[in-house]
This record gives sequence, structure tokens and C-alpha cells, in this order.
Amino acid sequence: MTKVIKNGTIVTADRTYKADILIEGETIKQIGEDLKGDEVIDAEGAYVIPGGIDPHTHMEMPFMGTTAAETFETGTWAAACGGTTMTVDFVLPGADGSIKNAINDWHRKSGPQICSDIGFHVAVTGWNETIFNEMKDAVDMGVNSFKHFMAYKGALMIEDDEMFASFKRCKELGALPMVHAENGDLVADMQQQMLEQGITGPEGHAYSRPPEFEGEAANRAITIADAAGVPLYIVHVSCEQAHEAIRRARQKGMRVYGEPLAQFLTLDESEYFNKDWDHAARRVMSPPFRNKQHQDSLWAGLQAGSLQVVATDHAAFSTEQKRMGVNDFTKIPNGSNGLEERLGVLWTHGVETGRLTMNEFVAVTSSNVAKILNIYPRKGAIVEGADADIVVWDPSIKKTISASNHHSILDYNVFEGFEVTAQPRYTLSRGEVIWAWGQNSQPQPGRGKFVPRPAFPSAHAALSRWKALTAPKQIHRDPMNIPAGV
Ligand code: DUC
Ligand code: ZN
Ligand code: ZN
Ligand code: ZN
Repeated sequence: MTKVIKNGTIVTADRTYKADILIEGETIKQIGEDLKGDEVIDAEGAYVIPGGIDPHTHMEMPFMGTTAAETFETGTWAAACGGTTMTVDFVLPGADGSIKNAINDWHRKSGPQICSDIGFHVAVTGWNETIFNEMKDAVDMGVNSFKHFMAYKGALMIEDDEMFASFKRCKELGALPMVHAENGDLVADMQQQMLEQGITGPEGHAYSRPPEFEGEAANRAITIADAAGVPLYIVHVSCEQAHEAIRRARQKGMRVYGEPLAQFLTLDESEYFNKDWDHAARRVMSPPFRNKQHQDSLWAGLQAGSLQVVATDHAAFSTEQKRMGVNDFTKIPNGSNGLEERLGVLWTHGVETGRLTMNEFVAVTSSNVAKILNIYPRKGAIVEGADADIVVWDPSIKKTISASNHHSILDYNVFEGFEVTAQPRYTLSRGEVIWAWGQNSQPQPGRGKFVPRPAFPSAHAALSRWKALTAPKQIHRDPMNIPAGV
């Protein structure tokens, strides 16, 4: 059984051209002219792009005294409706602190539910011999990236010496360290100051997490990564200070990656001053939304290549859950939605405005993610032999984003009222049409697969810059052999 996508314009990270795509089973068999297949998928008037990959989601995450409402089923279905065919979810260790048990737990929860493919990162929230050993197990289980929280003091936060040890372990294993960059000690102090001054509403969230705290942590994480001789991936970059730290590190020759969110690019801090408490609380996430100056910096970074990918940090808490913090903003579960909206919002506010080319749009929503997370070109590419994760992206479909028509489990949408100027006509996951505009029929839960991400091969050959300084003849700073151009 073959399918052929006909009459479309293929847009990849580096090319725009007209061709047909022949799909056999789950993979792209051939790209060329006048191809024939058993079934025709019409892409007339549309662009044909690699399926979106969201590198940062939190489905069913136990967090801040509750559990994120989005299930793996509703989340991966919502993603498909918006053109995202793969999500990479963050595994958090449970009470026993075991990374290995947590990964197994995530498999048990996600496996029967996922409508499209998934990968995992795992968090390192402390440091001991078990964690040291289990990091190797994680890599063997196809999880090659480890997140470190520099915030959430007293809960998930890790100290600098622990982070340094973990980064060095990442280097040994060929794994990619990631950080949530905010100075957790200062945030905790500022939160207390706000509460003492009687500021208990969502505006206190913004006041207690200024961009300077994020910039400081980003610089600190970069220094630790440099000393350990590993690349670094900074999640949810929201501000100029963190962006600047990344830009400077890259200019020195370090491999540091930055991930702005669709929300940060289009929503600003005024949301926290909305008179409607629910409105403001629904947008409480960390780091918080910033002002226009920061947004401009992030857009420029995506265009210039100093920021590489756009994610959502999709962590969906219902209005009822948000109300846990009605008397104290520090108890509002942190998180906002965006999984279904990411591509449409980025197209409308990025491509339509001229801030991104179509090729850059594909790079930051898909190809760069696949390269950095070591699943390229199986994912993130339209080439013969790749998984047929393909979106027929239709610039004639206009829609107003609303909780009344979205597919997320949430009772609201932070992008409510946004007009988007393109949407998927079809979304294909490994050759199967899992979304067709106007049909709204959900694919079989459990059809999605876990995508193991192997260790990066040349990590062992890396020398940190600090060693290099004392051994100038051996300077070699290409730790992860991640393909050039990212
Ligand atoms: N930030 C959020 O807003 N939610 C989930 C975790 C995080 O770091
Ligand atoms: Zn500390
Ligand atoms: Zn985070
Ligand atoms: Zn997150």
C-alpha cells in the first residue's frame, strides 16, 4: 500500500521546490515528478513540510502538588491537529529518586495513549551514586538528554557542584545537559518579599522572576558546561539576558542551544496585570512572559541563528488547578498550553510578518530540533528513507484559536482570540493520515512509538576549553559532532 503526496511545494530547512512524495508503509520511498501511488493525497496550493517536533512538553506531570491535566492521548492528538508529529516529554523522578524507574513509569503511562511518536528527556534533581549509575541506564534506554532545574528551591532545584558533576557525567556518556535557567535562591527570596508586602496575585509572579535572574543562571550554566567540556541546551529562553549569554558563548566557539517558546514570542507580561484573576493565573509559568524588547530579541535570535528551536513547554493545568494559588501566587501551578498552536502562531507572527523565512520556520519547528536531539534525518527531514512524518500546510485555512475549538483537555487557551493564517490540511505520522482538516477523527491511541535517541558518538574525543587552555596543541572543541549549521 503506497501513498503519493501530489501537487504541493516541498519546504525543508534548506530548500523550496515542487515535487511529489511517494510513501511506502511508514517511510518516504521516493521524491520526484509524476510519481504514482495507490492513494493520492492532494497538496495543491499547499506547502509540504516535515512534521513539527515539540522538544519540550509535560504531559500528566506531577508538579506543585497536582498533576498536569493534559494526558498523553489528548496531548499527542492536539499536537497532530496543529501539525506536530513528535513530542519530547520530560520525565521527572518520583519519590524514590530513581531515573530508571521514572523512565519506565513514563513508558507505562504514555505507551497505551500516544497518537504519534514521542521521545523523553529526564531530570537530574539531586546527586548520588545511584543517579550517576542510572544516567548510563537512561542513555541505554534511548534518553540522551538530562534536565537540571536551577529554580524551584526546596523541590527540584540542583546545586552548582551537583550540576557540575552531572554535566561531567553527560560528557562521559555522550549525553546533552539541559537547564531551566533561573536563580532559584533569588526567586525564593523575592517571592517572600512580595508576600510580605501583601502582593499575593499573579503580578507577584512576574515581579519575583525578573529577566536578570534568568540571565545570571544562563551565564552560570554556560560556565559550568564550558568547564565540563559539554554542549548545553537552555530550555524556555524568555529574555534578552539569557539570549545574550548564549550568543556570547556561541561566539567563543561553544555549542550552546537556546529554546524560546511560542508563548514568549507573542504574549507579554501585561497578561499578569489583567484584572481577571483567572486570566492572569492561567498564564503563570516560569520563566514568566516578558515585554516587547525581549520578544524582539528572541525573534532576532531565531533569524540570526543564535537561538535554534521553538518549543511550548506545554504544561496544562485547568482553571480549577490554577485556583490552588488564589491567595498566594507561589502556589499557582506553573505552566501554559501551546502544543496545538505552536506552528500556526509561529507562521502567522513569524513568516507572515517577514521575521522568518519559510525555511527558517521549518528549521526551528522541526529540523533543528531533530539535529540537536540526535534523531535527524529519521525525523525533521523530507528525504528518501526518513519516517513519513509530513504536514500538508495550507495557507488558505484561517482559524481563530479558542478553547471552544481546540483539542487539548484544557478549559481555556492562552492564545484565545489569536487569528492564525495557516493550518494543516493533513498531518501524517509514519505514513498514516492522523489529521485531516474538517474530519476531526482521532487516530488510535497507542499507535505512536517511542523514539530512542542514541548517545552522541564523538563525546569522548572532546576536550574542555579549560584543558585546552593548558594544552594548546590539543585544542579540539567539537564535543558532540552535532551536524553543522545548527
Ligand atoms: N515551568 C513551567 O512553567 N511549567 C513546568 C515546568 C517549568 O519549568
Ligand atoms: Zn543554592
Ligand atoms: Zn523549566
Ligand atoms: Zn518545562
